Amino acid sequence: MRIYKSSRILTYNNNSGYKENGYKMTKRPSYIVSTSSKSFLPAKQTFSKHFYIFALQLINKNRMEHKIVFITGATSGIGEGCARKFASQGADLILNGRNIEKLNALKQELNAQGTDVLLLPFDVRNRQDMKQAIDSLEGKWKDIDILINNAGLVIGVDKEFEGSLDEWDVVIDTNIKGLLAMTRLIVPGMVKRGKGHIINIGSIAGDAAYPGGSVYCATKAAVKALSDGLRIDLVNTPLRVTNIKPGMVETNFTVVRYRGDKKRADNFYKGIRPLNGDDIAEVVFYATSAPAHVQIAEVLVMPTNQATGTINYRQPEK
Ligand code: NDP
Ligand code: 8X3
Repeated sequence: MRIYKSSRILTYNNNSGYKENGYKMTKRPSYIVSTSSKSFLPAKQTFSKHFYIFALQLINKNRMEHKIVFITGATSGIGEGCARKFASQGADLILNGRNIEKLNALKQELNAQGTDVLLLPFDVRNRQDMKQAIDSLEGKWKDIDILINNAGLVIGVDKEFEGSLDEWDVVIDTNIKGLLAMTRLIVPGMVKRGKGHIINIGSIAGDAAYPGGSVYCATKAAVKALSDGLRIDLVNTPLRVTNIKPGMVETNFTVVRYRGDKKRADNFYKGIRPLNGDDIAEVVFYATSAPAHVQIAEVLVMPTNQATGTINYRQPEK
């Protein structure tokens, strides 16, 4: 991390400490009062606001430096946004998804920026492959600090008495059973190590059913119950559980919902500015970087012109 202060460039690294303009400093720079309290305090009143913001970013980065973050469904949308955000903050990443080409491309991109990335491609519906992949973890990769249960989807907008049971199997097996199996395999290690944070990507859809969404809504209601239940089961530990419930986020999600009909998916966002994967990644990062005694249990996050799962305002077409 680099901080620019007037013509001086301050860098900090866990091993070599502080350097100013490339030269090692024997003691902490005077304009930083405290790092041990996990907050920088300005030494002089003239301390610039920009420096203060940079300093806070440095603290957050240090908090995340070399933490192991496991993200399911990292090949697109919210998961991909989380991968980039946590990489930018110094974390090491285990990335999952089914699309190996996309995983490789993301790994290459993040490696080039200095992030250590391990790919674990498997289908979260396949419990055997999941177990084999997780059992294969070695060294530092075994000690997962943050699990982001993100992989999920919906197929179709059919009525509950008309849709395809086979498609609903895919949705239920991914959104509920995949998340549960990941939790079952990874959380015991976190409990043993006495640290960890589980982020479950739920949805506003879990708060109330809407037309043509009953099965998807049910899966996200299940994510809420599973998050609440896990938080209860971990109450006597330092582990934290957060259910993030986004509203409209423009990703490949809607293309999959409309069975590949890109035009229909684009129409879904006409007249409203939706969120994107990076917006949700910021919220995920915020929850994980809160101080250890702060547990953000649930976050409902939606575009400014959305009020509920079904009520939103769209600018009329000119
Ligand atoms: P995307 O379609 O862009 O991404 C979904 C990700 O899930 C992809 O990386 C996909 O990877 C992965 N995935 C799907 N099925 C599986 C599987 N069986 N095994 C492993 N990975 C799988 O959608 P989003 O980023 O929007 O969705 C991420 C999460 O956010 C989902 O849980 C969704 O329900 C939730 N959400 C989305 C909202 C939205 O409006 N977009 C709003 C609220 C919640 P691959 O195809 O490579 O396997
Ligand atoms: C996705 C949000 O409202 O489009 O989980 O179903 S919604």
